[in-house]
Amino acid sequence: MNQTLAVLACFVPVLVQADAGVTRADDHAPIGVMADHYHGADEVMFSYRHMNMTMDGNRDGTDELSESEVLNDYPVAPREMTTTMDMLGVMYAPSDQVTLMAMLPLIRKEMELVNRMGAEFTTRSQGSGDLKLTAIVHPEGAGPWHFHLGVNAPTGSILEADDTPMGRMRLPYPMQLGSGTWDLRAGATLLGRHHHWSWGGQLNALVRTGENDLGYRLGNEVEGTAWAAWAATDWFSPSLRLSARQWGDIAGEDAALNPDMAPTADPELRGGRRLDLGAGVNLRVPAGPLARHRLALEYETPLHQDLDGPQMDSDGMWTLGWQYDFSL
Ligand SMILES: [Cu+2]
Repeated sequence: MNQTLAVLACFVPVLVQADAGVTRADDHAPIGVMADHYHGADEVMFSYRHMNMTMDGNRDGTDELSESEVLNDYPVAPREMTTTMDMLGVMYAPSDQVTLMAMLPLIRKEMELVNRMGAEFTTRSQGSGDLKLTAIVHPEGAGPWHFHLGVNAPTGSILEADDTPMGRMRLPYPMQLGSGTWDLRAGATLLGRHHHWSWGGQLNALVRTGENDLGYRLGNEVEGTAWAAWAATDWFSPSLRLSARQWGDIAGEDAALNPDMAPTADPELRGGRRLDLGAGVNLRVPAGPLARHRLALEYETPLHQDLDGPQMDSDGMWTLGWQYDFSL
């Protein structure tokens, strides 16, 4: 009995220390999660994320469609799409309760298509996306949770066009860079930290308001994600994450797009649901001249997709991120 107590007593300082604010690699969520943490008063953080998303083939509901099935109903079928995003971010905490965050995505999109005559062609768009402004709030005395409210300003273009075998044309909805509307975001995050591991969960909603200059409004989105991270060391932490999201169809339409030409131009073939599994790693430089720099990588792959189709099928996403914080 005394021995057991002695052994337990040895662990007490370790357990206390674990919760005493030691900075760890897993203090930040997997890099694909935004608004997962907040800062103390007068702290600033710069971040940069490089994201790469691939879509390959088409799906209707949960069934994959062949190219010829799509071409039976449409003169043009999308084959593959790559979205590359460079996301620049800055966070600043005017107080311990409120952290302000701004993020600007710089986007490049490329879509490979084929028509009924067998002609292959590629369309491209690039430019800045919608500027995201967010306030992350951790009320005084609150437990290990916080919430965030934000707005996406319509800084991204909805007028992207490119050359096709049919001439220069407005690109379909998924190739545009912004929503064209002011979009509201809200979310809540719950965090748990233990001696050798941590976990978190976040719920997010994105609500579009009004309609854009072209007369449409993208669908609303809801997302729930949960992760667990192993604190292998203070500076190295691998993680696993599940993310479930659902997004709606477009209301209204862009009159320059013909929905009979390609499924990507049909505002009623945009909604869907998807479950992704993410594997990631967070690294934090603990000391030396690069202290407080973080590097992180996450790969997400779809486990389940159910799309209002024909709609392009997600094939996975990489996120590589760098973060650096300091006090003013
Ligand atoms: Cu931060």
